Order: sequence, then C-alpha cells, then structure tokens
Amino acid sequence: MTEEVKKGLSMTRRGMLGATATGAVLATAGVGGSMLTATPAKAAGKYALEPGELDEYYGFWSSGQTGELRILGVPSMRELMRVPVFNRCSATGWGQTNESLKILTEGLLPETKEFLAANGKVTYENGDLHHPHMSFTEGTYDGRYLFMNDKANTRVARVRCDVMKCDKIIEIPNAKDIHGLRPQKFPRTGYVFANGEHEAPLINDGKILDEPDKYVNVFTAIDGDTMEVAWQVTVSGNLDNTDCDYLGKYAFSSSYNSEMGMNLAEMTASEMDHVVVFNIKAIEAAIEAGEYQELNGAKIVDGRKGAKGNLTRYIPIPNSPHGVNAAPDKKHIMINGKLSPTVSVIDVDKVDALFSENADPRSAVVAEPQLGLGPLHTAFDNKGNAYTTLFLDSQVVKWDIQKAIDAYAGKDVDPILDKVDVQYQPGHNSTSMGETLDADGKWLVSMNKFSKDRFLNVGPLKPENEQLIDISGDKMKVVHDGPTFAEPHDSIIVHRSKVSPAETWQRNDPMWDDARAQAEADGVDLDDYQDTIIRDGNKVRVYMSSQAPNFSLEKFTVKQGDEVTVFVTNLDDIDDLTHGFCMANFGIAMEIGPQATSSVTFIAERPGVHWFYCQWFCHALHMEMRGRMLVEPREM
Ligand code: RUQ
Ligand code: CUA
Repeated sequence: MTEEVKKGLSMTRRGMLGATATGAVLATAGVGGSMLTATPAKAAGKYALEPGELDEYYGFWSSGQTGELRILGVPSMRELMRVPVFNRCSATGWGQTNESLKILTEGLLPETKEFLAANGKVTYENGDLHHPHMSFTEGTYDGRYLFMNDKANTRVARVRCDVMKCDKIIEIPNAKDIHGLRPQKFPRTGYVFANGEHEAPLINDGKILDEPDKYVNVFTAIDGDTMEVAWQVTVSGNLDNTDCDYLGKYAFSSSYNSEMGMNLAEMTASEMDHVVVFNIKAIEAAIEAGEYQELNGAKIVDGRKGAKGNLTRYIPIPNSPHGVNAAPDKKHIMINGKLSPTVSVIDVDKVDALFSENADPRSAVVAEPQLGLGPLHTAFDNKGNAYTTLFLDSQVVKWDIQKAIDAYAGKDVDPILDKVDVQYQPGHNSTSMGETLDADGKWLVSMNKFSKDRFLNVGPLKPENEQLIDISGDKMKVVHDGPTFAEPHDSIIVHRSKVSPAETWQRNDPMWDDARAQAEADGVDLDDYQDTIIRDGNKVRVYMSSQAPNFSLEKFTVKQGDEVTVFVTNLDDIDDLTHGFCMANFGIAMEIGPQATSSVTFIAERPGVHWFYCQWFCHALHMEMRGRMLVEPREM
C-alpha cells in the first residue's frame, strides 16, 4: 500500500467526524448509518450543526492577554462575537469613542490617571482577562451581567447581557493584580468576589522592598449593581482562585504562597499552603459596626492569620493549590492541588464549626482523592461526578464525589471513573451549566494551553486548543478540536434560555447619556435628527445621522487645529444594520449599531479634503456611503 492509501484507511476519529459532519447523514445521527459507531448511545446531542442551526448554549469565553470577552456557540464551538473590554478594538472603536473612553477611564484610581498622563495615555491599553462569570439569582444564571477580571492592571469589568457591551470598569484600590473572580450565587449577585494575587506593602510608596512582614494581600467584595468596592479584607499569603458557596455564607480563596515568599524557592518551601475562608455575614457585621480602616476609599478589615474575631479561617491544603470550584450539590468546594496530585474536598456544613467552635480547620476537609498529576480546575455534572483537569498528565479525570468521601473515611473504593487524554496541558474546564444548580451533564470543554501538532503549523506562536468532550455517557469522549488565539483561559457554558440580548439598541440607552446631554446643550434633539455643526471656540461638534446607504452630512468644514467631535446616530432600526464611521488617515473608526449614537473626538491637524466612510458593510451602496471633511489651513 502507498503511504497515501494507508493514511486514508487509518483516518482519525476527528477526521471521520469532520467528514460525516458535512453530510446529511448527521441529521439522522443515532438512527442508523455510519455515524452510529462514532456517536455514543446516549449522546449529549450532535455538535456539528447544519448551516443555519442554532446552538443550545452560549459560551462566554475569556481571551487572557488579548483582553476581550468572546462569545461562542456550544456545542458547535463557533465563535460568534468578540466583546472588547480591556483591549482596544479596531472594528468597534473601543478605546477610541467617547462612550468607551468614559468606561475605560472613569473607574481608574487618581494615582493611575496621573501615572498614565505622565506617559501620554488616558487609560491602560492592555489587559489580561481570565475569568468571565455571569450574575446569579438563587444559584443559577440570571442573564443580567457578566463580570470579569483584569490580572494585568487590577481591574474588574462588567458586561451588560442585554447588548453584550461593557458598561463599567473599575480599578481595585489596595489590591495588586486581580486574579480569581466569582459572583455571589445566593441569594443573588450581589457581591463579586475578587482576589488580589500579588502581595505588596499596604502603604506601597517605594520605601519597602524586602520586609515580607509588611506585605499583605487583599480580598475584595465589589457591589455588582453599583460596581463600587463594598469592602476588603487583608489576608496572609497570596490569593489565587476563588469561589463561594450556594448558601450565601462563605467565599473561599486558594493561596499558593502562604510563605509570603518573594522567589520560587521561598514560595514553594512549605508542604502546606492554605485556603482562606471568608465569613461574609461576620465581615458585613464588622463593617456595619465601624470596625474597619478606610484606605484609598475602601473599607478594609483585618483577616490575616491570627487576627482576632470571626472574619476568616485558614484551612491547610497540600502545597500550592490552584482552582476553587463549588459543586452544584450545594455542599462541597473543590480545592485543586496543582503541585499536589490531590483535590481537597471541603464540606460547607462543616465550615460553620471552624467559626463557632474554633474547630480544627482540617476538620472541614472530607475527601482528598489522588487523581493524577497537576490538578488545576474541576467541573461538574448533575450526577454527583466531578471532572478535573490534570495539567501535567494532559488528561481530564472523571471521579465520583461520594466515593472520594467514602475512600477518605476508610472504605476500599476507587473514586476514579474515567480518564481521557486531551491535547495538551489543560488549564480550566467547564461543563454545560456546571457552575450553577442547573448543571446538566452534557458537555465539557477542556481549555488546553498547548496545541503543538494538532493544527497546521502557523509559525512559532501556536494557537491554544479547546476540546469539546461529550460527558453524557459513562465514558468521556473528545469530539471536537477548536483552535483559539491567546488565551482561552476560562469559560462558562450558559443555556440559551438564560440570555436574551436585544436586536437593536434603545434610543434612550444610558451608554450615550453624555452625548445626549451635550446635544441638548447644543439645541440638538438626538431623536428628531437635524444635522448640526456647532462651533465653540476651537471646539467643533458635528451631529449627523446614518441611514443606509447615506450619512446625512455629505460634507462639513473645520479649521486646522480644531478639536472636532463627530456624533453619529444610526437611524436604521432593523436588526443587523450596523454602520461604521471611519475618518481616513485620521486613525478614527467606530461602530454605530442600529438606533445607537456613537461619538469620537480628534484634533483636525491635517489640512485638506478627507473622506469619511462607512466601514461596516450595510447596503448594496455601502461603498458609496461616504462624505468629506474639509480642514482649512491655519491662517498664518
Ligand atoms: S487560573 S489555569 Cu488564571 Cu483561571 Cu487556572
Ligand atoms: Cu453604512 Cu456601510
């Protein structure tokens, strides 16, 4: 046989599924035909959708150092949208429009604004978005907001699920580098809990470097409704990941550096690190009673090891724990071992005694199964099983929570049910609705940090690989490889019944309150549009509308050096009719969604005729949707 023929015969499963997926045979998958061998008896459902078919789930994805939020369809794994948050976006003008700049700047700390100004900037231009999570009501997603962290610049952002745009970003004072983030699950969100990962001197004025006892770390509760810091807690050790229970009582944060070491040797010196338990009611009571310090506008209480009172407890966990995951049984919190091959299972009901009777903190640990090398994160189904990623083993392990508890109590049972290879080195994983009480046990996505040989080589920088795994049967089955650009750090898989975004904007949306106020002051009614050009010293405000395939203003004139603000209102009110405004050779471009108003400000420092055009394909005459700006030369 020739090499080609052999290759053809030993077609991989992935190749085979890919091939059949394009055929009509898939529509009858499970009934008969060749798909039967590739589809488990009780398959979660087909994942390769026909053209025009809709996914059952929204996947909300982080993008790590890219700084944006991504929306995927699950199980097809098709990327549906990118929502700029901490990054800048060439398509939508995020980081450039006045509306986005307000969101990107208003929540910055005063010292940051000063520092950025000294560097000729108004906001950070990068971000490291790790953990996107939806708001909850009574233990399940409520479709109001998504919250996410920026590890790079210590920020927390909120995205409105009605329009899928970011509406708030705040920088967290006192903490350094927000990593773990979770919304309160019960009774509602409520709080958004955020971990400061890197410890620093509390008064960080450049006078302290090598005095570890002066370093602290800060845990923050943000009010998710107002996006203001509700309170903070100082802790010992650093803080990595966090989650909270389904009862509204406790939050848990892992610490990989209980030693407060400053280098690798120091950080990994001791056998045991810890999980910090935050007693939410006790912290609220302390704040209520005024037992806090105010620092940089935040109310901060002392929860360090050995601090008096009932605010925190420290549960020892084997060296360097990472992910924290609350099981949908409302009872168990999984602390993933990372350097230890174990996951420590905390029973929330046993945590009460740590506070009420000062019980031995380890008494809350009810299981510690050995699962394999490098456990990082755990996801759940609706049958009492947990799914843990093993970074070093490049596997996902499925295990039975009750059996792990029985084994810890001395019974001779093996909690491990199945292991599946993933390609390669998984970090987070997530299951369909698995971070809520509505976990449904259908799909699991393994977010792998490396893809190496799985895709065509695109040069030294490779994509990461997200693998879709059918978990509806006894055995896990990898059914799809999905390459992604840096970095699919974490995701949640939300049933589509939980989210219902609008088709068009509402004219009175708060997103352009400032534009509306300015228009009113200029005598312009944004809802009953007339083109208007206002000159106010060297400030010029240009109001125009867009309606396919026209800008209402065909031309306007300004003077060299003018500060020009262009407001465009998109009067089209049918779905999917987005226009753009791009001022060529001015570095200016923005999106204007149906019924939206967007504005952008620039200095007209280039004399001559300049074309502005619509950069969002909108009509057969889209190319013709353009106009001119004349910049008259400065009078000498
Ligand atoms: S942490 S790979 Cu940034 Cu989510 Cu675990
Ligand atoms: Cu409007 Cu293209």
